[in-house]
Amino acid sequence: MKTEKESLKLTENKAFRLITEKIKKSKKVLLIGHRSPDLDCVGSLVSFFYVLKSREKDVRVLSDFKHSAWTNFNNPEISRKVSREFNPDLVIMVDYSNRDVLELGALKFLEKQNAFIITIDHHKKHSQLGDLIYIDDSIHSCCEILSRLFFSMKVDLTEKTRTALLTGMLHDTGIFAYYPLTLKSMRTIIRLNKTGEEFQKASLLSRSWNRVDDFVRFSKYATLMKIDRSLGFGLVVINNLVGDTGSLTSSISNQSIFIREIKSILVLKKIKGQRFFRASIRSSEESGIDVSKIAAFFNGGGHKKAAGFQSSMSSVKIIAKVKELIWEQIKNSKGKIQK
Ligand SMILES: [Mn+2]
Repeated sequence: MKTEKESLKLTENKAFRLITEKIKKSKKVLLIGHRSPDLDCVGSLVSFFYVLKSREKDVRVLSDFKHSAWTNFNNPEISRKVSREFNPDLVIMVDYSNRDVLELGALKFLEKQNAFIITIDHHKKHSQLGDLIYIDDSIHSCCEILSRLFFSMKVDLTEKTRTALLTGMLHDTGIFAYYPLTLKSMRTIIRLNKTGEEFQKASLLSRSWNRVDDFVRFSKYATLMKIDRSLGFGLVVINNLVGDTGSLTSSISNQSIFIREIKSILVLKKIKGQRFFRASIRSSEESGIDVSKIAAFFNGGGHKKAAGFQSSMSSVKIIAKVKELIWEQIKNSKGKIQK
């Protein structure tokens, strides 16, 4: 693996030009996302796969494809196993923010490779790595950045690719319930929604449950939800979970934001046999609470209204700390209004 270079200050034009050049020169490309991929990550990998295929690259995706987000996009071509003998000359990594959450085995695989590494991300600078790191955290999904990249590459996107990109855009923005729909995003949507069916399909996918089990598990654990009304703070603690597919914490926390009483929500999950909690944290539009700052305390990452972290602290300690940090933010924002 090569040393990390600071390339964060690239303009979109410059970054897209460099990325396009690297793609042009490459023959074998490996695509990598984050563990427990969501629809933005899967949409990014799937669309990149098809784009690179159309340019006649030998392209593979590093994943075990077990996560339910793959259900709607998986095809045998994409889910081909990456053998140790596959020596890519280009590795493209997307949507992960923290290198520790990269797809299992990614770092080990990269250590042995001499490939040029590109990271494309819409998460704030955390520990992304690569020879070329392009981050635009003003854009609310990786799929939107990739759409713009593919437009600039003048790729003739297929309906499948356009639907995958739209699905990621709609997923990460809660169909623009979490974030404002800017003119820039709207223009991207219009270009992707060529037949009119892509948006409908993507909107349906981003609201769908892939498996009955996912929905049953969601319903079961959502009953654990409690609320601290003084803070508008929702809380779900899941202990010793068996048979997890990874999306439980985010599906509960994403849905909770549509409960008007809840201004912020923390979902903690400990998988049976593991010693740490995985946490998902969200805040509502009007709360003004920046949950990425709370996640950062635990060395996690994310966005203003959606973030996550891991911690080996006890649930009692995590909850107390999160509440304290929320309270501080509320206090500070009230102070500002009074001034
Ligand atoms: Mn994303």
